[in-house]
Amino acid sequence: MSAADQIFAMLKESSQSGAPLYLQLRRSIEEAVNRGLIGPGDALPSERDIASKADISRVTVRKAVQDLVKGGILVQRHGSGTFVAPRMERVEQSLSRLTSFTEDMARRGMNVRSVWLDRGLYAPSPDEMMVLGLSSTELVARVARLRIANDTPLAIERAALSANVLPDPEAIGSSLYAALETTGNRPVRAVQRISATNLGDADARLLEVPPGVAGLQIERISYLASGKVIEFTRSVYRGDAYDFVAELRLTGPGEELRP
Ligand code: 16G
Repeated sequence: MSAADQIFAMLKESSQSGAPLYLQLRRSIEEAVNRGLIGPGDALPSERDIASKADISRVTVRKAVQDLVKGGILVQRHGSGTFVAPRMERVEQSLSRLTSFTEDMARRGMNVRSVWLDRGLYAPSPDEMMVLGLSSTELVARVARLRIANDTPLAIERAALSANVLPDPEAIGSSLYAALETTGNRPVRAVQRISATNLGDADARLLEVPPGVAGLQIERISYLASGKVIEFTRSVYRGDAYDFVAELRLTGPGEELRP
C-alpha cells in the first residue's frame, strides 16, 4: 500500500469519532507513523494527493501537517516536500552516577563534539554569586556549549564556575570535568533538578528541533569533597533524545535517608 493509502485507511478507521477533520487527519498520520506503516525518512504524499484521496480541503491537510511539523513528527524540506522525521535513538542516563557528558557518550561508543557558544570571565549574576559563594568584586568563568553526539545535537550546557577555579576558560579542552580533574577540582557530589520546558526559538534552532517542542531543563550544582560548590550548570536537553533513569531502593533497617 502507498503512504497515501495507509493514511487514508487510518482516516477511515477514525472517521466515526466526530472530531474536527484536521484532528482526525493529524491522528491518522501520527498513527501510521507510530505503527511503522510509514517510516522515518519516508516522503508524505503531497497536500493535493492527500486532499483528493480523503476528500477534504487542502487547508485542512495543511493545518494537520503543520501541527505534526511543530510536534517534530514530520519535517519539511524546502523544495523537496514533507517527510517523516528521523527517529532519535534515545540516550538513557543514570541519575545515580556523577559522570561527565564526554564519559557518558564514550561509554556508549558515541562520538562527542561540542560547539562553543561562549567562554570567558564575567561579573557574576546574583544567582551565580549566591550559588557559587562569590562576592561582587570576584569574577565568574562561564562556559556554554552545544553538546553533540554522533552528529546529533543533544544538549546546550551553560556552566558557571568561580574564576579562581577556572581562571582561563579558553584553556579547557573537550571536557570540563577532565580540566577540573587536572587541578584537583573535579566534583564528587551533585544535586540535580530536572524540570519540563518548551524550547524557545534560539535553543530549538541550535538543537535542530521545531520551536516550542518539549525539552528538559536541568540545573546541576556540584560540590567538592570539602562541601564547597564548584559548578553551577544550567542545561537544556532535547526531550526526544534523553531518558534520565533513577534506581530506587527500599531503605533497609537502620539506614538513614540522606538528601
Ligand atoms: C554533564 C553535566 C554538566 C557537566 C558536564 C561536564 C548533566 C545534566 N550535566 O553533562 O553539569 O558540566 O557533564 O562534561 O549531566 P564534560 O566533562 O564532557 O565537559
